[in-house]
Amino acid sequence: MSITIRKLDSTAAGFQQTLNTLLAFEAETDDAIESAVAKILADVKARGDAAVLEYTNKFDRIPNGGATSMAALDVGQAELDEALASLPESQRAALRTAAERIRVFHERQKQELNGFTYTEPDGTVLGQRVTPLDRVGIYVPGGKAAYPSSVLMNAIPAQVAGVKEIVMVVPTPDGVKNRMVLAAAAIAGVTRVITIGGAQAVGALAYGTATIPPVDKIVGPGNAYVAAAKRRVFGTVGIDMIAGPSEILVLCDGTTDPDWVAMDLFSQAEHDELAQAILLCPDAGYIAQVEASIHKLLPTMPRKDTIATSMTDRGALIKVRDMDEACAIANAIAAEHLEISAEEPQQWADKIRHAGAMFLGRFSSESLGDYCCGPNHVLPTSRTARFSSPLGVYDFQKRSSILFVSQAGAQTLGKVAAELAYGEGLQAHARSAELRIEGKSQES
Ligand code: HSO
Ligand code: ZN
Repeated sequence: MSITIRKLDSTAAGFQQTLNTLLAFEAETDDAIESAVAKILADVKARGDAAVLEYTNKFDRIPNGGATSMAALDVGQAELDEALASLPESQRAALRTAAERIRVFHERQKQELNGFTYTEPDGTVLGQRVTPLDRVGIYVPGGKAAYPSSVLMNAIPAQVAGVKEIVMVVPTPDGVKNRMVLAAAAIAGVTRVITIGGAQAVGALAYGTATIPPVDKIVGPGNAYVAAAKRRVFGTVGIDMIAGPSEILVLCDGTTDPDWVAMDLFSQAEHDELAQAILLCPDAGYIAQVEASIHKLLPTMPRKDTIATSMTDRGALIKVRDMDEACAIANAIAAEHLEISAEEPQQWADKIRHAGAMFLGRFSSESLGDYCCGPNHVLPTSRTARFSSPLGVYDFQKRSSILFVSQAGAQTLGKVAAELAYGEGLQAHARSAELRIEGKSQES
């Protein structure tokens, strides 16, 4: 498998246009997928478990004639514990270490998310209360992207937020269960695991069935059908985001071992043919070294075909004027993952405003963040880091405003409210405020 690496120079004519074209990613919206998903959702809503069972048996090719009841699709606690016990000790320990570190990070995040109240001189108290969602659904893909690490990254922040019920759905093509995914569910404290997937699982979680309670929010990545289903049920339930393919942007001053940088680019390219791996560097000689490393290392990679496709189609090695320009371009790209592989990374990090996660210094490989540093690996993709954030405890909480108006407060605020209400032509609003004003309650 050969690889053709696009090399760009920020001083070349048309660079901006080329970059824009490279970055453009339109999530596929396919009419056939949309109408299939609409039909499945309507069917699940109307027929509940019977529909979920039929679609699951058909799409996941459940063996031995298929499951005959929803109960057969549930994975009990004993099976989760068995999956955990059956792992090699090193794998179990690694999962536990990762889970513990993810928990510590998200506990810290929770401390930052407390509510508040303040009291005004007349005794009026105003504030904000933060409460967890009651029940959430976690979608775990079953195919080539069945990642136990993502189970930890989705379930642990929910648990830290205080969500009581975490319902995980995971399709099992041909009835085959991924034991590391089940083990991760056991470690993360998932409440219930159901082996269903696709739009039918999203529908079941959103609308509820006789055996599956409706959830308040659905999180987790999925294929085009799952993404379309999540979009459609949004409003009935909350959703996290519609994640696009993985991206890595490495900003390097030319002092890191080029093999390290090449492998970091591969680490996201290996996820998906549509993944994007880009290097920004002011040193043309260094870029040539990274290119040589890419050619040298690619044949050693089991997923070389995926890497070659994604790097050829969507990757680039870009020579920039200097690190300042690299930072400016990084802000325009707003990558999911930004590595600042440089001698003194902090000075460049200070200039970055848009990135899902920043990895500072040459020892901070993105892969460490994917698994076990602690921060979440569910991150905004496709330039959405301009306006959105990593998955976190706050995604599993909501805020309620608290308003306690004292009798004295009702006198002053009542006049303000009534004035505005009359201005809006809303008599009942005005009178409701005025009834509480002494001396005003008899007037009409
Ligand atoms: N880098 C992926 C997450 C992941 N990596 C899971 C390995 N396993 C998110 O962009
Ligand atoms: Zn990854």
